[in-house]
Amino acid sequence: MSLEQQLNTITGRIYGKNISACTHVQLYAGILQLVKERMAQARAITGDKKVYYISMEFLIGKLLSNNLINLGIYDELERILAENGKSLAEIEEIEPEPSLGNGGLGRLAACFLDSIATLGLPGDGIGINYHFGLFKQVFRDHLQQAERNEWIEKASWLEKTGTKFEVAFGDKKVTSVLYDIDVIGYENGVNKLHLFDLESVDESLVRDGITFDKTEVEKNLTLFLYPDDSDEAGNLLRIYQEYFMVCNGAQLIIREMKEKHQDLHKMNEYVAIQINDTHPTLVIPELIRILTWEEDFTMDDAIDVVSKTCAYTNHTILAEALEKWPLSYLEQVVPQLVPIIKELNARIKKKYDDEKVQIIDRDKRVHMAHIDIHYGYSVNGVAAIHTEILKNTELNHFYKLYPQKFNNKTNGITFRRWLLSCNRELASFLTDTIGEGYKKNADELEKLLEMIDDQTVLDRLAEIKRGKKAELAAYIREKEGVELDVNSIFDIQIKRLHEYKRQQMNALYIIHKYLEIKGGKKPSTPITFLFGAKAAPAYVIAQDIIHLLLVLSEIVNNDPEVSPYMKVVMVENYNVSYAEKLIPACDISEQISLASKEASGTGNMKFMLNGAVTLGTSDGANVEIHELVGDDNIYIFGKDSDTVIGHYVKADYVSRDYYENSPVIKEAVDFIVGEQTMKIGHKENLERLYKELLNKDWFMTLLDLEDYIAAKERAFADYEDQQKWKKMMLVNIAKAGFFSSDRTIAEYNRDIWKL
Ligand code: 26V
Repeated sequence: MSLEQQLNTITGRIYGKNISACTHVQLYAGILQLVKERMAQARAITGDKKVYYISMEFLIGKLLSNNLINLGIYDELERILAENGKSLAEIEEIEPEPSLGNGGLGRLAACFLDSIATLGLPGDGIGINYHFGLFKQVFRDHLQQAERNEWIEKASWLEKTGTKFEVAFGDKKVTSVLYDIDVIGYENGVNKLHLFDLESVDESLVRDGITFDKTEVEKNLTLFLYPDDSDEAGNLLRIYQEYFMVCNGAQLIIREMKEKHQDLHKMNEYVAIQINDTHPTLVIPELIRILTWEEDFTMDDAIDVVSKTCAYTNHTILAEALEKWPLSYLEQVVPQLVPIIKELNARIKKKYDDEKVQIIDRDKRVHMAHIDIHYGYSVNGVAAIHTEILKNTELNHFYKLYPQKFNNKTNGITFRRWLLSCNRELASFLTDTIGEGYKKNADELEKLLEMIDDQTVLDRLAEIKRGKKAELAAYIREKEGVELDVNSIFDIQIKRLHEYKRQQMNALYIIHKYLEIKGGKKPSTPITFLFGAKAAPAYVIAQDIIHLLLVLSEIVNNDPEVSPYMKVVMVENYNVSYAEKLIPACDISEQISLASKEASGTGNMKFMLNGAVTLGTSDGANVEIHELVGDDNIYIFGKDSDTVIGHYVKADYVSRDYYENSPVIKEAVDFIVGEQTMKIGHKENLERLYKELLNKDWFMTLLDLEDYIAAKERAFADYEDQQKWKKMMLVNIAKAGFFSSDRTIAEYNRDIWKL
């Protein structure tokens, strides 16, 4: 059946209409059905050994466009719809975005699933089907408010499977139900994302916004994704969620092995389990529990085979983000695992004296990462510098014990979503210029370098960028009610809000620029500063930074003396779909974390691939971007990670010194609590942020501020030389191939999974 016939048959069946008579909403439902049918017919990827990627987050984004591309039917469908007077782009807007992740960690998991299937490797995701996922962000009175995000509709990508498992906690038993989402590789077969839900879940538990009774676990376990923070009741619920996920995951893995008649004693020959950050760590004691209680394994045999099956990825060195659960919490939620954790701890204690490598510390807290490192066979960081810091500093005690376990896997992004789908114009220009090969072999992007002196190529790149800026401007006009100047420089910082990412440093620059313009120093090219960020609701200073940004945007955009030269926009409810519109339109990519703190970053790679130039510190994958593009095609500033780590060791950073010694810094910081901001904003928020910067500034904003201002001025000045800028764009695109997640996954497979 032709594609058109198939769609007409489906819309005829559901609505009794053909394509041309359907609304866009009806066509969305019809195409969803069509894609599901096509994916059901596609080859299931199989093999002798399979990887399970277990993660509390899968930030998959909308799926329609990607699935059409990977099925190879996007262009044809777009044409058929156009012939019937319909727009595929508008239909894509109808799809709700699943919000099953916070940020980079969850988005990485989604990119990985795409690449695993694209490489034809057998590999499934295991996670949780949160009904409201991460909160929806709205701005009221220059403050972030959190609302529930209802993303699950009757017709969706979720397929109910009929699989149910029992999950026993210390004080209750629940039943899970399994939903699957098909993951189709680019011109390849299908794997699955398995999302477990609670049979007894009760959405009516949620009162206004996102508040709900945290104690009624039987009803609330799968309602919300944790926004990187929590109170005590929240912590317990988080452990319930973690165990729910791994208990289901372990049952699924063992059931699949048994269906294939695989010997559990040789689990590591058939299965690799990748533990995404410490959140799924309990899978280790849970598997040991099942094997010893239900499968007649000795403790030695169970520990041995599980340790050869599980591998751990570390995604952060922030101490506050490394999970350490009080043993008493585990005794309450998962008492059945406590004897096993104690046994794992006892074996370590017997072998190693060093307090730093114990699983249970003297305060009776269980260090989840320590379980992973001792009882897994691989430990990897997510960018070269991050892995070096783990080896030399944060995890040095473990590195000395197990040097062979440590390895680096620099993150990557799927080019299907972050180029072919979000920037079709650039993708088709690349195809015309260097051929189709780059879609399967991203290194072929380097062919573009041969065209660095080809004026038509350079002009076309600039023209595409301008087109994407115009599209974004139209979208922002509609969504945010702000008029952007397409001729201005688009300077963009989009990522979760955290002090270490230093959105506050960008805000101080904006103040600096505003005051310069007020003083008569006008930039030759206007600048548009764009932000997108959600902040964990309990993270007070992060809320204050959002407040400052919203107050600044009001001051700047409404000042007739200034607004022709600069605009500030913080977009509401930044998510994957918004990123897909912002990234192709960016000129300058802000990657300004305090060196040593951003494990990798992946937005930096997406921007580069779409022809933006990075303004960043020597942190995370910025370091590797720098090495690839060279000094002339990136703006690097700020103190390096050794210097920063030195300041922490010596505890000698005093932000007030920087404030007092620099009139430029002082003027910008004082503005936060000046007359203009106080008139619009809230005294409490602004004063708290001001004091934080002066008295603490744990992430050393003022340390790098002057250097940041200088680097940013250099970038803006270079933009005036458009010929030079176009060449920088070209080099960045050409060198982005390394950051394809296909490369990353090929390395995971080569070094860790060995499928
Ligand atoms: C968790 C928490 C929890 C407690 C409060 C502070 C805090 C801050 C951050 C986190 C998240 C840690 C894990 C994470 O999302 N890491 C990100 O992983 C990305 C994919 O590897 C990587 O690109 C980002 O640099 C890294 O921050």
